[in-house]
Amino acid sequence: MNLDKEKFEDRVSYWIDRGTGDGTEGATDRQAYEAVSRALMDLIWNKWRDCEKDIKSRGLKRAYYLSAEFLMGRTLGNNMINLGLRGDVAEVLKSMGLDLNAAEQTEPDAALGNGGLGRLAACFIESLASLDLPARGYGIRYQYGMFRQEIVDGRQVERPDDWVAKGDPWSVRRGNRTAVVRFGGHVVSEEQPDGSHRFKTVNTENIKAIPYDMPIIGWDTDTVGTLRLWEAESDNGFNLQLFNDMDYIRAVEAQNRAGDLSRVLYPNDSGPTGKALRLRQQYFFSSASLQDIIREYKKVKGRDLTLLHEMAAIQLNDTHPVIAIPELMRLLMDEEGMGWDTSWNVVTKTFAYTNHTVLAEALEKWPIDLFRSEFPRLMQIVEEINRRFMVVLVEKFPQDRQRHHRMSILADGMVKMAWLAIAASFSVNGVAALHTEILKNEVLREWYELWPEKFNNKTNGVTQRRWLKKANPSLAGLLDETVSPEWTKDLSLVANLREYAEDTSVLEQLGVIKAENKQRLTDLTQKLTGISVDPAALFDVQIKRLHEYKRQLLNILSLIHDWQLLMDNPSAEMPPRTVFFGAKAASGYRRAKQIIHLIHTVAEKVNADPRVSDKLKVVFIPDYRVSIAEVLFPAAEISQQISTAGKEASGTGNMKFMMNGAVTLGTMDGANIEIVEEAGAQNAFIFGMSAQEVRSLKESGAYDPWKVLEREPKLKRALAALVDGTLGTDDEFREIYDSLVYGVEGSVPDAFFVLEDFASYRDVRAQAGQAWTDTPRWNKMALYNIAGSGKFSSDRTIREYASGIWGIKPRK
Ligand code: 26Q
Repeated sequence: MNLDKEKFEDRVSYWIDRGTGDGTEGATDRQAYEAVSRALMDLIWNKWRDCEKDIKSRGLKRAYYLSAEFLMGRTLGNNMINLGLRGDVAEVLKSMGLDLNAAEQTEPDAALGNGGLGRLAACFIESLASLDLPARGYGIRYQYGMFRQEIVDGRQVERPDDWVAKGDPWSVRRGNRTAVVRFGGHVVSEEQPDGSHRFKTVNTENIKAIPYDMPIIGWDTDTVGTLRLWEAESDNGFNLQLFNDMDYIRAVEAQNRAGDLSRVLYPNDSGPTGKALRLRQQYFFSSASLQDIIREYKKVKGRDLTLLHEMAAIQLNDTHPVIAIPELMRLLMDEEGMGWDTSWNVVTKTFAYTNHTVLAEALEKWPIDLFRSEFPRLMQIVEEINRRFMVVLVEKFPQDRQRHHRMSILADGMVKMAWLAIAASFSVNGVAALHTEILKNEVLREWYELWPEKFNNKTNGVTQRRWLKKANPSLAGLLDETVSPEWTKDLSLVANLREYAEDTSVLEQLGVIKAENKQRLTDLTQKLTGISVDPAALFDVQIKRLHEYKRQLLNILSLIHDWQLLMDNPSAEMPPRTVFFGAKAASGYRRAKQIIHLIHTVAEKVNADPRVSDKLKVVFIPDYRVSIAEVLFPAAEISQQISTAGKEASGTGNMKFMMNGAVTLGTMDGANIEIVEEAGAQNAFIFGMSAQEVRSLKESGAYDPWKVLEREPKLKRALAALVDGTLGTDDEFREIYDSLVYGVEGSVPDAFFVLEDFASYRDVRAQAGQAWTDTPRWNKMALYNIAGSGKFSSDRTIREYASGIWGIKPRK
């Protein structure tokens, strides 16, 4: 895009004046941010509208990505990059006496997601726009996103994230597309003039859903996609009675309660909370989105709803929007008058479901009683779906009663959301090759036996525009010069970097770029934690949600081990290493919070110990989020991906590290397997049990952590530090210790095999440290990782979804 700089400066001045009411003199960084954002909105406005029009008028099939989470991060920088205008905008601002970088820093992250699943949705809609694919994202405009994490006395404290307090220049309220979502009430049957019956729900609580649209600007294209997020507001109609009663306060309170539906993102990234409000949120955005899709479809005269699936494919991002399945049945039957069979035909050709977890406890289910009281009509529909499904199942496996029970959508007083999803979707996919195999052979085996044709893999990806071009401009520049600037559009081109594997100048440049990025992280660390790290040390990074299966404990235990080793022998051969952590714990996840406290406690001891201070540093970066991730990934030399094999569905941070030239130190889990395949096994450090081995060891029942400790006295000693006073006298880490060696609250000891995998972990950690001291060798490893990252572009993933599931084509 070409920028008319004079005109743009006028627009920026205009918006600053609108903000300050007092001309452009002395504008703050925040005012500059708002003004530039609004000026860019003006610039893309017509394109955005034309793009929507074009899709409509040409009757193109669209994909709709339904997700309870979109972890967008900051928008301004990304949009400038995708428009190709960053340099020009910086120049204009400079000439106005404003600092673009400072302005960008004032933008709060839009953290409307927990972690991987939410960030995947954000990468996907960016790729959809960049590939000119007709699509739209639908979600919730939470007033409070993922909590801000503060650390007080080494412990996590959650603070509200009021991200839109100062307004959001990147979203537009579209009041004219408001939908009404109805809860509760009861079902009545009405006789139609033709003698047939139609169900309707009466006496409902009605909530207005107001869409806020965000433009999704693709790279190097006129396509501007849309992310439509729903905000809840009370429907005045419902409150009229209260107003008539003159009960003003109660009416206003009801208004407030309605708003609760979009008030806050639930901060747990696994396992249902069992909270009714969470289920109500799911229905709120699912129903509003379907109504929106149907309204748009019906706008074209003569269109027949029995063919909706020819115009719409709806991807369900995990089970969170699965309630859309019975809701579409209800809309088609009760609102549109279609019969069961025609409605079911549409539904089963429209929905596709993505699974993101194998943890049984994380599979979503809701109490039938709750479901019925919130959605009485949907409960009837789910019962009928299940009844018909059971007929099919009993026919196929007449004798196997246990199987009927296991696969029933309704069982043990619960609605099983994943089962509902599989029963009604034409596609079920996992997010990495191993994950999909585990779904087919273990978690969803019986479903796979029933409908093998539904199952497919779509290995995750990430957008190289944000995670390479934006986050690591120096490396991006080197790729422009070496492989060609086209990598931004086609990441497979980075494979050509392999031609430079023996080019000492390129290898040295990789080292220089890494050093620059390490300096940037060093400065940020100083600012956020007060800790001075040496940018010349090895930067070893584990950043992800805090979860026992992700095994931050393995990392911290081996830090304790190294610390003890250095205390015994201060001259031990060990390259200087700084280990970075970044992680939020779900607010109700006790063990995870204890682990955060443990990390801080170890950090404090190690960092203050003069005997090891030049060899070992431990840093916990508080409030890890997208904008901080953009600094961490480019600075990392080691990417820690150390989950218990079989547990991490894919991982996507692993891909961001790889793209930025970090070397994976990890287990054969999730997408790590594919990463190692692309980078070459000699360019990664792999350790620990395979998924198979984990499964057999678990099934054998023979696992005994004490035997491991006898075998590994140094591990025994590191573990003892948790309870022997080394880390303080108040016995705070006893529970972590107990969970590893005894098991607490009925769980088996060391359920995630931290102790079993320790020795091989420690060994590859040491090997990686040694390899790093050989700078040319290390730079070459980095090069092979970057060169191998082509597969992990979300562009590749989205192309696979578009052709393999959705049946949509680029509009150009
Ligand atoms: C469910 C019900 C009630 C409340 C919360 C939830 C909930 C919310 C978020 C459950 C799960 C999540 C998020 C899961 C997640 O981020 N999974 C990750 O998805 C990534 C993208 O596919 C994978 O790469 C990771 O392996 C997977 O852990």
